[in-house]
Amino acid sequence: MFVDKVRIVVKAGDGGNGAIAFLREKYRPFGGPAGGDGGKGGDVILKASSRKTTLYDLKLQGYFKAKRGENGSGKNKAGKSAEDLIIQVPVGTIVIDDIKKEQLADLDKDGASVLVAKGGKGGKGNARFATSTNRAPRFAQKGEKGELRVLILELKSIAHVGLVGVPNAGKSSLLKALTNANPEIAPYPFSTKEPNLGTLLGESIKITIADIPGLIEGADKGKGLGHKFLRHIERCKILLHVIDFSHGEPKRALSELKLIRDQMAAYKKELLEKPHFVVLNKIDLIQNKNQIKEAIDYFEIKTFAVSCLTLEGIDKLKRELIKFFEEDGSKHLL
Ligand SMILES: Nc1nc2c(ncn2[C@@H]2O[C@H](COP(=O)(O)OP(=O)(O)OP(=O)(O)O)[C@@H](O)[C@H]2O)c(=O)[nH]1
Ligand SMILES: [Mg+2]
Repeated sequence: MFVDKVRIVVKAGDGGNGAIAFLREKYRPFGGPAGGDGGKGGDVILKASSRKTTLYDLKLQGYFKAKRGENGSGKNKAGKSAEDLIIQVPVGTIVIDDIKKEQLADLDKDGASVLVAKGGKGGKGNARFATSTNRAPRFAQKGEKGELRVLILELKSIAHVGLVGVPNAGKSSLLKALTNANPEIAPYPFSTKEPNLGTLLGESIKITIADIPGLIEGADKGKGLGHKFLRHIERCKILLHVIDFSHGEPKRALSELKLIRDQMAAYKKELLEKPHFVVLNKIDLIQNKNQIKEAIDYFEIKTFAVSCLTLEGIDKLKRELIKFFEEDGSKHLL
């Protein structure tokens, strides 16, 4: 199950209490105060791991608590500090403090971490309070409370390539043709309800591709499903506009492209600045192959004609994607 937003509560460990104790040795009946300090409570830390892909298990658990520090004890023995609680989250998780409504972190790299709740300090034992006027203090400090925080975790997928288009254009089919993914494909709109991810392997690079639910006019006003998923493609390096070209009419394809780009702009203008290709799909249904060539010339941006059914044109598109990322630098190297 694809869970991309969860609310969790985290509680750091309380500090251990300081001890009240006195030395009682055979030959030193009044050996003085000897209560040790309490140990520190465990911190709660979120850490991004590329092995995790969903927030589902966090949703199930909901509440995360680190251990408290041990209490101090006699003979000046300090209590042990508790271990930190490290919660693994997928790379691309954004951490928001739900009470203050502020972003705490953007864990966009494998291994990136953030301390979300600080463990309480241990209390001081009575040995620390001895003075020249009070040599045998009968009090010690309690440990501090560990922090409690309510967090929203949001997963912005960090696919390299995003597939966008109207419902039924063949986005899931294209994901399947390009990658190892096996998404649901169906002859009716809105078959994809949650984003799917797949990987395309080049010789030296691994490209992640995401397919999101179809976009329709008015999506920015809540129509359809696609709009709330646009954030999944916010971080993509390149977008592929998938268009059902079975009708063979370049003008119609262009107006569909415009519709999608308008929806993207309504979500966030910056999305329009991303590099993008047009992919004209379902060309197996076109009799007159000249129409395909004409359409490719008609678009001013780089355009590919493919069939996810016969796989015509798919290898070329794969090659171009791999080339794009190789030229983009080595960030995606395996
Ligand atoms: N003939 C032909 N049919 C295709 C091709 N690609 C996809 N289809 C069909 O088009 C329909 C829609 O395909 P999907 O891949 O589910 O489309 P989608 O864009 O993911 O649709 P939503 O998730 O509902 O937005 C399915 O019946 C596919 O079999 C193609 O290249 N040729
Ligand atoms: Mg789909």
